Formats: sequence, C-alpha cells, structure tokens
Amino acid sequence: MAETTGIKDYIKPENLVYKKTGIMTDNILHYCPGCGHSTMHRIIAEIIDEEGLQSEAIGVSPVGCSVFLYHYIDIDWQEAAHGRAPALATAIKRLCPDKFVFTYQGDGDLAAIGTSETIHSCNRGENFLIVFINNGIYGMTGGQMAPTTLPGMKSTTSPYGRDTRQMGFPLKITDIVATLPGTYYVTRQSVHTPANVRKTKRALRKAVQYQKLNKGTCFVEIVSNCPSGWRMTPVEANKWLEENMLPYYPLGDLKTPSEETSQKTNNPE
Ligand SMILES: Cc1ncc(C[n+]2csc(CCOP(=O)(O)OP(=O)(O)O)c2C)c(N)n1
Ligand code: SF4
Repeated sequence: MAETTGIKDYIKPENLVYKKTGIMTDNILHYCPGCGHSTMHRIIAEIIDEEGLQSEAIGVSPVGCSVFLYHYIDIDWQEAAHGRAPALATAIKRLCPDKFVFTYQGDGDLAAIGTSETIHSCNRGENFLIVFINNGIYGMTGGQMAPTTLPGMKSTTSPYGRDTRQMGFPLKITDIVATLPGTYYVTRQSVHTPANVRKTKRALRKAVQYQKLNKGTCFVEIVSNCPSGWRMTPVEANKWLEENMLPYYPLGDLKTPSEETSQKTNNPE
C-alpha cells in the first residue's frame, strides 16, 4: 500500500509554530466565531503564564458573555454579581495584598450597573487591574443598547439607531477614570487585527507589571466586537469596529505613570 502523509506527520516539535498556552484549560470556548473575548482570554493567559503569576493571580469574572472565564484559565477565581467585580476585587486585594488581582468586565457590567463600583474603586486607587471589554452592546442578553452604544447604532432596544436626544450620549468611562487621582495606568487598545493584538499584549504586560508596584488602579479598555449582537459576520464586524468604534474610542494610552513620562521626555525629575 502506498504511504500517505497524514496530519500526524506534521505534528512534530520542529513543525510547531503555535500551541495552546500552558495555563489555558482544555475546555472548549463557548464564544461566537470571531468574538474578541476569546482573543483576550488567550492574551491574558499568555501574560499570566509568561510573568510567572499563575499561583498568585486571582481573577474576578463577570456576568456577561465572559461569565465562564473561570473555566478557561487555570488560576484562582471568584465570580461576581453583574457590575460588582471591583467591589469584590477590593475585598480580595485588601485581604490578600500579595496577590495579583484583576477583574474582567463587559461594558454593560462595568459602565452601566457597575458604574458606581468602577468609579469609586478607581477613585480610591485600589491596587488591582481592570480589563474592560467594550463591544458597545449587551452581548449575553441578546444585543440591547449599552451606555457605550454609538450614536445611530442599532440594537434590539434602539432598533432605529441610538438617538442621543432620547437616549443620551455614549459614556466614555475610560476617559473619566483616567482623570481620577487613584488610577496609575489607563490605556485603550483593540484586538481586531494581528498588529493590534501585539500592541494589546504589550499594553497588558505593562499594566500587569505596573500593578505589581501597588501604586493604584490600572485600567485597560479593549474596544471589541460582537458579531452576533451587531448582526454581522466576524470580518464585517472588525471592519465596522475600525470605521465606527475607533473614531469614537481612539486607541492609545490615556494615562501613563509619571516615571514613564519623564523617561520619555528626558525630564530629570
Ligand atoms: C444584577 C443583574 N442585572 C442584570 C442581569 C442581566 N444581564 C446579564 S449579562 C448582562 C449584560 C451583559 O453585557 P456586557 O456586560 O456588555 O457583556 P457582554 O455580554 O457584551 O460581553 C445583563 C444585563 C444580571 N445577570 N444580573
Ligand atoms: S454574543 Fe457577542 S460578545 Fe457574546 S460571545 Fe457572541 S459575539 Fe461574543
């Protein structure tokens, strides 16, 4: 019988260019195809792994599409009620000051029901990291309008598009927390292209390293997509994100620690 080349022949150590991150579990991600949550899970897992934080990390998972985040990354977790993650993270970090504590929250969770917890924990300068996934909509519950929904953007509760006279303007909560004295590093990134994935990974690593200094809250917003809630294919959603979300939520650092600013400007202080 003629020899055939099967997939097994290619799975050799020398052919391996990409593999599962060590601390990601074998559970199958439940996300819709193309959803930014899965990319972000991978990036967070890689950084925790690479920074050697697996045994000291405690994550607080939200209510929203990423409610099962605790199934996917093999670290300690607490599950918070919708919007309450920063309150729970405050307690955890104060009780266990040596741990690396972070929350992971959607925009409905963080910028609607949890606005108060977000603002006050950032204003108190609690020593944890907040990862904020802004997809402009309530994904899990079927695509209702969120505080972050863009003007004119359609959702199940704004079927003709968000009318700002009736429904107010999108809440740029990341810009607000950047003005608070308790925040140490605030940045806005995205994961809709490979280049942006790399930039996000750099920014998140920085946030994790800054967080270890315990000098205040670090806040990383990810402008993300929701192909299902937006009623688009993943490719259309990423294009729409670039053309519509990014002009409203521009990417980049909103607040950097003064050490970094002075290094950049060669300021002797
Ligand atoms: C106290 C409470 N209020 C409301 C809900 C219903 N609820 C579940 S998920 C969700 C919104 C999720 O949207 P978001 O936080 O933006 O996350 P996404 O699903 O888009 O990732 C809401 C309102 C709930 N579970 N608990
Ligand atoms: S509904 Fe939206 S946010 Fe939720 S998993 Fe699907 S694409 Fe992602």
